Amino acid sequence: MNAPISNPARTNPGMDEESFEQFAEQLQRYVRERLIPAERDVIENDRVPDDILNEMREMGLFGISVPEEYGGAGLNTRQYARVVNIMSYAAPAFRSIFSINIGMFASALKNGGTEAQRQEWYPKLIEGKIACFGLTEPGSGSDSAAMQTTAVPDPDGNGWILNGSKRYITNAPHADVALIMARTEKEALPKNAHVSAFIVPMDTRGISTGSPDRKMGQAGSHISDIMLDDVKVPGDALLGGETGQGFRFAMQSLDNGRISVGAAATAYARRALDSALRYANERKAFGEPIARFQLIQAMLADSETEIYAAECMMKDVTERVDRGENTIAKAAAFKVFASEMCGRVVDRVVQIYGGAGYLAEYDAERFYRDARIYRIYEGTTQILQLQIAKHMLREWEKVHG
Ligand code: COS
Repeated sequence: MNAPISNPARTNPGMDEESFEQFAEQLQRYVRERLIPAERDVIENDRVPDDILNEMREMGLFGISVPEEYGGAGLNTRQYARVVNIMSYAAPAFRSIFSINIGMFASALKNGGTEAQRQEWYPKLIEGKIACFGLTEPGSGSDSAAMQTTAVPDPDGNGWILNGSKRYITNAPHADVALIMARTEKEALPKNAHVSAFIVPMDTRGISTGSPDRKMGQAGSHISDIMLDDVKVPGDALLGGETGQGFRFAMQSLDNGRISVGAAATAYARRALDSALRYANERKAFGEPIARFQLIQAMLADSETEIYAAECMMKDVTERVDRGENTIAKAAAFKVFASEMCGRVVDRVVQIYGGAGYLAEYDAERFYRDARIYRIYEGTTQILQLQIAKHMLREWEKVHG
């Protein structure tokens, strides 16, 4: 793993703790009293109701990680992960709709945006405009730098013309703006410097989206293709105003996105376990609640232990980010552990529910389906294992090489 290098210039104190704790408490109540009772509606109608979206906007959730000097709440990474974690106790669609705003898009602006880009886009995020992140394509997923979407200089001015298509883009059907990664060089360059990032309003001429893909779980959250057909953007759409930086910006955003997925998976595992604990106390077999049986208790205890471990990792990795440490490998490790752990927990929860675990009428089967994507998006477990090992070997080389 990386040596912890602190950079005082990058430390982030975040919102003052007392105000944050009050907010977190209020959010927890909102999740239990408002979002969880609305889940059946989200599932049946495959959408987050407008009144809930408006409430989330009013609570400032869409701009919660925007720095204070731009009018946001200025949460640090630990607080940001807590917000994601609290919200993700409810159906995943509630996190999905604002997760790119506060995660990957805000992070790209913070790491790569020019002052003018921040001045323009931060207020729009706060207002509740919806962002999406266009990296993956029909022909490139884990090998993201192999993208085929191109951006070439516009002969009629200082802008760019984008062509290509993006796939599996969360929120694309609802998005107001996309961060589109495109090739500005035909040939692959070292460190993937052929990739640049562009901020593209979704109402730009030449952009269209496919119909939302049908998927295994996460009802109410939508993904679709984005097609770019001679899309003209001005020169100042280029993130950071410099070509060749897009892959780095995308990877930095993904580090942040991986923390978000880890926080979400940890919360959803907790939700599933709470549900199993209740069920095990209510359901009787052989004349007593199944919670009395030791083999059921073993499944409950293993789940509790693993969730606790993920919660500790979440706290540790996010505090390291806020201290300015390099956390590429640790963010990957947290995401791998939390998502794989969530998969094991929801599997045990179906087992504890028994026959009822297989029925749509109960919650366990949807927990099982919803959780499956956590091991895939924002970097599969296998790609992240390679990242973790790459950083371990680098450290070893530094010491022993
Ligand atoms: N922060 C800053 N810079 C980074 C970075 C990060 N997190 N990750 C990579 N870079 C830059 C660095 O300059 C790096 O070179 P060094 O490591 O030598 O400094 C360079 O990019 C190349 O990085 P890397 O060697 O990791 O790139 P590879 O082409 O070997 O591997 C993988 C890239 C496979 C790791 C990458 O494509 C990836 O993460 N794929 C998964 C994509 C994904 O998560 N998709 C999910 C859907 S998007 S929502």
